[in-house]
Amino acid sequence: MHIKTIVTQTYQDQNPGTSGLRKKVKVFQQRHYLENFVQSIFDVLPNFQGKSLVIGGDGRYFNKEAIQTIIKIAAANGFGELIIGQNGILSTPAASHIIRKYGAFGGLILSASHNPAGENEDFGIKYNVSNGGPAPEKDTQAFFARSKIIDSYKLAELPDINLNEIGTQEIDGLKITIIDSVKDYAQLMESIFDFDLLRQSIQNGFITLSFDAMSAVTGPYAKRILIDMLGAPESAVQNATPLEDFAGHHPDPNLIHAHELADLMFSDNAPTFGAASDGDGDRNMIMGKGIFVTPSDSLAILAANATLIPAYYKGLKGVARSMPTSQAVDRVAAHYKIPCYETPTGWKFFGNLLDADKITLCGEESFGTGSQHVREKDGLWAVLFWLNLIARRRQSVAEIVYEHWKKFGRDIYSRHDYEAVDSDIANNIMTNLREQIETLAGTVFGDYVVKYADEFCYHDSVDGSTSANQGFRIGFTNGSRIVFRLSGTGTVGATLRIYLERFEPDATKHNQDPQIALAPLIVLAEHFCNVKQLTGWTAPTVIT
Ligand code: G16
Repeated sequence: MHIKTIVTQTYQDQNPGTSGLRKKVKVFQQRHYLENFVQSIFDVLPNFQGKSLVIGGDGRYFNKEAIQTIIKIAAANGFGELIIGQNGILSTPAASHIIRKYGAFGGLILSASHNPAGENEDFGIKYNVSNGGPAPEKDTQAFFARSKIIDSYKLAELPDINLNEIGTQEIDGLKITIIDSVKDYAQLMESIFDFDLLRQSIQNGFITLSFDAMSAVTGPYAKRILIDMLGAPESAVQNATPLEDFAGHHPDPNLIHAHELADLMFSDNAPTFGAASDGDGDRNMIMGKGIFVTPSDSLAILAANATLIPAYYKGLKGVARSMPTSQAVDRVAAHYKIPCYETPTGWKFFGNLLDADKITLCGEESFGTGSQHVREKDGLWAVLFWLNLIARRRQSVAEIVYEHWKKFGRDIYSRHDYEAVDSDIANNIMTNLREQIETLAGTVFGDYVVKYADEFCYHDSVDGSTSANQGFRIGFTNGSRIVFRLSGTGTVGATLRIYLERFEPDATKHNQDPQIALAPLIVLAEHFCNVKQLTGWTAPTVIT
């Protein structure tokens, strides 16, 4: 194999965010841009000669071209085998599973997740380590540091590889294996859940469902599992073909972007269960007839019912949630006397806890839920978990949710996003919050008394590392909370996220509209951060 060394110039903006490097496609298409970042990763990683690397993505625009480039760089750097999803397709949880199952050294996942796709939209790349999870911060910081000084990259002179044909070919000692993108993942799901029960419940009509794959990566997975294996009708999976531009949609499974599903679920024709996933298949939105389940509640309900699922019959070791996620799961953990960990936003922070067997389930308010089975959040896994619960409990989604609230109380929750705010304004907001935060404890705002206020700093109990500046928390004596942080996944300006939550133990008050129930906290949040005043905007861009 002939290997060329290409001289390059550096870019100073290749700093991975919450989940990898995400930029506009046009940025990635700049000369040497993708190559520099991939080579920077390989320059930092030790001892992968002769080992295998998993490669796949969510099928968005630039996915296939990027894979051909990555193949040539990985070959030149000495990997022994490249395991690639057919047509370059691998959902993020499937990629995580394949890394683990085949004992790969790591993987490169090409996705900008829920961000829109297309020539003028977003692309992304992230590196996952051998446990199948996103590279930890110390690695991503090292990739960034390397990218700022890199002066060359290596490229093997290879023809473009046919990504369509399943099988292995060998070129000068390098094995290139194209795998069925779905098969291994589908087998894993079958080993976790009670597929016989699900088949019965779907085929006898007890469960009717609608799954929106949002023209992104989950379509083939949902079709194989829900339709081919579980016998749901073709009409159960909407927007099932992955398109390079996700049909011009924003594949973010929430009430705004998955509004067609939401409209259906609140109509008279609603099936018993509705769900949607995102661009790369790791997020999920769960709905029942006439009800939307917040991701925070979903995590708590899965934790409370885990022993109804074959893979979790033995119970849970512990649970974890990201800091802005509501405290609903904390109540379940306290009830069952298992540990509950609070981590910063970003799935990578769950990896150590899962590897050390300290937790079995984990989740985030940003529509992510997962477990020991892989090291990424997993959209279809959450869907199958819910279907299995409905089938076992013989109850509707609404009945399961209301019963849960009755037992544990309801954490009424909402997130307000101010997207693409001018970066200077956003930084000002954070600086002002930092200045106020330490003096807030004990302050009284009407019925709300501040119990604690801090800037969240996480100490990883497994590897001893510390992650500072992870957002501002203001907790009140009545259990309410306001959290402020800047998103780490946007590509334009800055996105301010305001997370609001209020605990309501009284079951007669559980049927409330969150925006009304949280109104006093919404006013307080503006008092602390002045985002409306500083931007001149009258409302958040997205409310979930
Ligand atoms: C990524 C991370 C998640 C995180 C989410 C939101 O999700 O994997 O752990 O919660 O971003 O991050 P932010 O609030 O910083 O935008 P995904 O689905 O985009 O990979």
